[in-house]
Amino acid sequence: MTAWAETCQVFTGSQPLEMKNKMHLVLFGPPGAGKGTQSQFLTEKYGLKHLSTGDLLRAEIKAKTPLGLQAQELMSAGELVPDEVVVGMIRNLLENNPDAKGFIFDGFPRTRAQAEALDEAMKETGSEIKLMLALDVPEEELVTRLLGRGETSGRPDDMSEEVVRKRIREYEKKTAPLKDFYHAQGKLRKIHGLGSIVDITSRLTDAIDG
Ligand code: B4P
Repeated sequence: MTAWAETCQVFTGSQPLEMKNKMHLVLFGPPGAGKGTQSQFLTEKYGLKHLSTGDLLRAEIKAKTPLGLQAQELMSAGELVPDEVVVGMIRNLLENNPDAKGFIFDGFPRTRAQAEALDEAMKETGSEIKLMLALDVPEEELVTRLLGRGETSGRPDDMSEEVVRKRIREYEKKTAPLKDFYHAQGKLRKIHGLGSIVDITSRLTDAIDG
């Protein structure tokens, strides 16, 4: 049993009681689809803990840790950070938040290996992902949004159209296939991602409550 499972060790039969009825959501979509934006509203409405691997990596970069220095180069080039790095970060956070009502995973998983690691971590505590909410936004809108954010955010990966399009290609190649992974489990919900932020929040909450 892992340390995380041990921290949740209040058993009824073989099921850890604490984790059984939690709500875990994956907020999914290409770069610029609105994952970070919508996570803010959903965490508040449902009292969930927000886990953004992008935010975690940017915090490492800011703190100039060895992990941050490695991640910085890859992120600035529009590439994904190695699976073992992000899986390790997520596992630490799950272990350190055994009392959370549930998690919103924002920007994670991004590869098949990450999705399998997440399922494994969930299983260890008798829990599971409830839904994958996949925001669908056309490429030209993504580019406009990200370059727009780049004007004020100071994020190097939002400042060059070439890097933005590289991130979208990485998403199509390595991340988009995860929709099939969750569809096979009956958990995929596609959400139209164009429109006002408020409208998109209500499409998401309809899907969650339904
Ligand atoms: P992330 O931090 O996850 O960044 P993102 O995909 O660009 O952001 P997000 O999708 O949350 O932004 P949002 O649409 O809300 O990743 C950055 C990098 O970190 C990756 O490229 C990768 O290198 C690395 N990384 C992160 N996780 C990883 C993992 N699991 N594995 C490997 N590498 C990983 O916002 C975009 C803009 O759109 C904002 O300006 C917002 O205001 C605007 N917007 C949002 N909704 C809108 C709407 N409805 N209409 C108009 N504009 C809207």
